Amino acid sequence: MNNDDSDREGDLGLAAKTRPKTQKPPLYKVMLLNDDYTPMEFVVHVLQRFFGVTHAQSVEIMLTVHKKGVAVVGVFSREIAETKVTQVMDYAQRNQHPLQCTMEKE
Ligand code: TYC
Repeated sequence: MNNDDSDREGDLGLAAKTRPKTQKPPLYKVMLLNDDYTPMEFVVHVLQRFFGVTHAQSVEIMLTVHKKGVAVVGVFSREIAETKVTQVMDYAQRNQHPLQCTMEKE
């Protein structure tokens, strides 16, 4: 979306540039990391369970992580991203898999 003042020219004229910039909350990428031990089926299940993707999308993401080492699973507000990371890490730990999930500011 256009967030500069150019869209207000009709209202205020070219000289009036007084509107403060609107602050958008930062977004965070949630990423899954590859490891040698977590079963592929478990990762596919995790992606469907916590990220609401289809089985086909889940297989695709899992294979990207498996081949490239990391993939972005989704982009969320800080609070939602933190919840996803915690949910995945807790679930992996409870099932005794070393799966790692992290977040990073976009
Ligand atoms: N590399 C794992 C294996 O071969 C599968 C895997 C995929 C693990 C993605 C983690 O985030 C991951 N069993």
